Amino acid sequence: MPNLKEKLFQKIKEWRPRTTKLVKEHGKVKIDEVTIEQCVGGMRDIKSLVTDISYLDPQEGIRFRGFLIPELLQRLPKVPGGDMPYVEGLFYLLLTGDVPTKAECDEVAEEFRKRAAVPQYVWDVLRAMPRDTHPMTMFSAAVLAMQRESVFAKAYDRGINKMDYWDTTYEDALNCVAKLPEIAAYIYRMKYRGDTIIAPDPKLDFGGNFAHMMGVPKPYDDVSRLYFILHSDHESGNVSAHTGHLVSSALSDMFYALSAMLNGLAGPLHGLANQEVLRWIQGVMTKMGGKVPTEDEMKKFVNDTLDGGQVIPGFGHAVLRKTDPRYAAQREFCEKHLPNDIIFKYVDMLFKVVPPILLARGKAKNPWPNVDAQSGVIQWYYGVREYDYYTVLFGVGRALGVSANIVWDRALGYALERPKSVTTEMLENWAANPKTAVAAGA
Ligand code: CMX
Repeated sequence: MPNLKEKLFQKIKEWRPRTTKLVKEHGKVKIDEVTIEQCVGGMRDIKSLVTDISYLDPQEGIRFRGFLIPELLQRLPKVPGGDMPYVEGLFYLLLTGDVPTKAECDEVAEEFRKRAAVPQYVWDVLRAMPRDTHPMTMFSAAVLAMQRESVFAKAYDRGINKMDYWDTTYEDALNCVAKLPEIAAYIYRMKYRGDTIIAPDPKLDFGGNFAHMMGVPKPYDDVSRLYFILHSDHESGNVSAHTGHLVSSALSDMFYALSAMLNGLAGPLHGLANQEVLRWIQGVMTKMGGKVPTEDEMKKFVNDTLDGGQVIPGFGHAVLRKTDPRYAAQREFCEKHLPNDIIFKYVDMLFKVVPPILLARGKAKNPWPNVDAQSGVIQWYYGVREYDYYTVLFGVGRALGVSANIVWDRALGYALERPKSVTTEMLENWAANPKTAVAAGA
């Protein structure tokens, strides 16, 4: 049986001619056009990135290598004694496009185990930071500090052939991802659990070991597996994935790229929304004295937030136009494990109350909940209540997808990213005379 790297190389060799042929023989075929609204408005929907690792359909949601979330959770091998699949299996699927066997999951687990030791200087960096530093800043700094470990950067310094970039990038991906659970758990225990660090247990899988190092008992291991899998990838245009791709397109190595990816994820319109949801709910709970509000009371809280010119965190999406299947998968988990939890009741009421209000206001293109609306409640229930930590969990998961994408970026020789900017005056001139815009190739 070929190991993960051999299998990946086989896939890369098979795939390369497809990309080469497209560019060489069909490079001038038009697939999109750009409007002023898109140019000013954050490049929505412009088709200008390629990935085969996941695809986001506005109606059906994310497909990882062709599989919808329920199919994915059903098809990937499960960790013995748990309900959730191996995170290692998901990583194998993202990289190769093939569903792994249990033995192949074990092999990836062994690869991670061999590479999991975190250098002492990373702990020194974290300890040098003020304890009230945001955990995402700590997480990003830890990843950035490890840049000196990059196998790709060292090979590039020596001089390597472009065709071999993927190899050392793959090494960096595994070396970095293998260390993330311990770094993430260390930040949590150092910051919020009186600096009582729990050593890793090398017998455990990725998700199980993370739960162990967090010091949270079962079924938190399954919660972690579910989290990391659901948050792993959402095609390439979202801020975190796109940032990782952009930075690595300059041949900055995996550590630079993943640290940058985390910085993008730390924004409140993106990954930080999971912390914002809990913060918003806690604000309402304080005002309600711990009681569950009536629907009318909840509507008032929602309207007050919107009237204050703020967003309702956890609702809306730049691509999705229906309830996020990642929200649905977590809701199913909540219904099974914490149906009577008070915060779950809040979240459920928001599901009922918010979409009609957003629809009536007529601004948000998608009034439905996204992944972040439901993820904090599960953490809270299992005792991880420091909600400014939640985006770190998103970051561990997202690193799986972004690193897999970067390996493929290097394998297929994707170019330095360099879109063209224009001036406001140019847009005004083209608006006045659209024919000149076409003539200018705009
Ligand atoms: N609450 C209030 N207003 C909202 C809204 C929400 N949840 N979602 C969209 N809108 C507003 C936008 O702010 C925008 O207003 P302006 O015209 O005044 O700028 C208008 O509706 C149109 O926005 P859109 O085209 O529907 O959405 P965008 O693609 O611009 O933005 C997103 C998408 C996610 C940033 C936005 O829906 C939002 O701010 N949601 C709340 C934050 C959140 O949950 N982010 C997490 C998303 C998932 C993730 O990446 O993790």
